[in-house]
Amino acid sequence: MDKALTKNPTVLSWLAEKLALVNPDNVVWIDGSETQLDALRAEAVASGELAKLSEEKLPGCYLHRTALNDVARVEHRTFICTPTKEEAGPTNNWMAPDEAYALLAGIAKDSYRGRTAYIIPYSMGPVGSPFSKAGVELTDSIYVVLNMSIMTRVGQAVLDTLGDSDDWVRGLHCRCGIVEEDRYICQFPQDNTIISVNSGYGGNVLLGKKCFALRIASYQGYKEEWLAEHMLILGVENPQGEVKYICAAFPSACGKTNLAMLIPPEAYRSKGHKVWCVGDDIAWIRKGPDGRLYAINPENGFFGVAPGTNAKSNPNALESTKKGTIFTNVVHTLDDNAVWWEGLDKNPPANATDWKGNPWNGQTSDEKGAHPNSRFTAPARNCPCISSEFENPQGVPISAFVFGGRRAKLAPLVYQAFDWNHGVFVGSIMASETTAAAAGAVGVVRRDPMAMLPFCGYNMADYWQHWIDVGASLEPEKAPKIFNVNWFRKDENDQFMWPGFGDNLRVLDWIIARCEGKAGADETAIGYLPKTGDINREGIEHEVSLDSLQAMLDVDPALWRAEADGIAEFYAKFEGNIPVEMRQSLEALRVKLG
Ligand code: GTP
Ligand code: SPV
Ligand code: MN
Repeated sequence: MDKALTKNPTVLSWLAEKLALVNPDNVVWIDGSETQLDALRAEAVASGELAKLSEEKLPGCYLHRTALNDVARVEHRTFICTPTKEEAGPTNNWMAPDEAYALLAGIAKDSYRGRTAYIIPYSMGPVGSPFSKAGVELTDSIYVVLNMSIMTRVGQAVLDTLGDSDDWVRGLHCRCGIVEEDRYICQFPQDNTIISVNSGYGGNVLLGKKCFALRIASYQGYKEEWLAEHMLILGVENPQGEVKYICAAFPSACGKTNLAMLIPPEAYRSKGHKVWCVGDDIAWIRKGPDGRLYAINPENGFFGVAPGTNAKSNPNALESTKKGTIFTNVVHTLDDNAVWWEGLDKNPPANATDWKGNPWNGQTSDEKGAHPNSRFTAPARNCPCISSEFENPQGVPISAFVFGGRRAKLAPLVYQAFDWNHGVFVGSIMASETTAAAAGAVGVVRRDPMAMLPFCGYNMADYWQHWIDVGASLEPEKAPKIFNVNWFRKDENDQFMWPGFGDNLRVLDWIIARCEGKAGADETAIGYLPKTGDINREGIEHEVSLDSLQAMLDVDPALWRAEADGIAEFYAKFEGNIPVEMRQSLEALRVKLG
């Protein structure tokens, strides 16, 4: 065993216990140095776990393929292990902690035999920020070490800052045999503990991400009066140089990375409007000394969806992947030793290997070359529009919260909640078509409150009450305004009605103007909606007619009455625990719809 990088007694005793269980041949502490990471990259290339890509085209980049049965988060095998089922609530899978620990110990026992254990000390958030929290992940995967080194701040400084504190999250990851039937992703919020077995895929095994920064952290936030949310954070700069920050929650693969890195349309760019990315997936939010809410991005990189990322849709994301990036389950192009995915360009490679490792050429194969949930792991500092506030330990002040999902029908392009409590209701009634980011059927509409359905580490009803309480603690004029957007409304020909991507700035423009009290709106049953003339269509590339915009802003009372029934049915699962403010909002909606 390496010399320990810390004297923290709780870290050392937890590690001793877990190492005795998993029984590795070697133990390596990850110190965060480039020398060590380089040696691990070389080792992973030698073993075939990674392929080194063209140093000329993609310097410092690697390709990884997961097992065929291990390509997305597994929500049906994800458990919140609280003493009572009630604490996990009706939307989470629950297992009693004793039962879960026993089951997982049985699976983990001796599973590192013949392998090396890597101890990764990491920080979610800039080291030393009052928002930040430490974790230690024990893993037997070099892929996990290298991804965590991009996605989080790793190494000695984390342990030095932690000192002897017990406030750190324990994470045990065991690859085992990647057996689907024995795959478990278990969170123990009361114990600050995560155990993940039988997977090697991102969200299941990069334990700092969804497991810690959302499931465990949402519970910590509940106890410590802050919020951990599945939200991007972006700054919108106007020609006067003023920057307004927005947090937006969309379900997985519904556009957070794209919105976070948006490039303004020419009509805006030429006037000096800019967009800055603070984060693309997770926000930790606290009240600041001035009484406003501030957010940090706890991550240090982007674990982004590859398919659909191209020089037009998201040039900033594409540029971020040009160096120091790990690609997972994309196409390997053999002529130039680089990568490709559906939607990168219209020229699939003639000579390539698909995500499964089979020979592939885009001309003859009906099968996709890249998995729909293939990903890139890219350092945040690579992003051309990374915010100057990215490392700010105090975070950025939030002007607006935006919720949104994929809804072919019903939800209008944008609307504003009447007030904070109504905004919590608007977040709670989010629904979205499922995507490839999680195993299971794609395209089925399901309720996904605040985009947190798979990520809330405690009872969702308590989570909503926590949101209500956070609002009550703010002076109304300092509380962020709350909005809902839908980029995915479709016409009768099944085509998206809104051009999306860069043009989404036109909607953010209205949102910011509303925050500043500068834009008009119509009051409707569901909230404040822009008049068609309030959305700036100047220079819009794919012409959006006034009729079409009107259709996207339409609120159909019959559809919304049916939606209200669906909401009531969803709320009924919570057996009377829904905050009274939300029940009142639902009642008011029904009355207004008539
Ligand atoms: P996670 O990393 O899973 O949390 O996903 P995400 O929310 O960051 O989603 P991302 O930005 O990667 O987008 C996922 C998919 O949605 C991609 O295929 C995009 O091309 C598509 N998409 C993003 N923004 C828009 C938009 O404004 N309009 C349309 N039609 N599609 C979009
Ligand atoms: C998501 O699914 O929301 C992601 C990717 O951001 S994962 O890390 O797999 O959760
Ligand atoms: Mn996500």
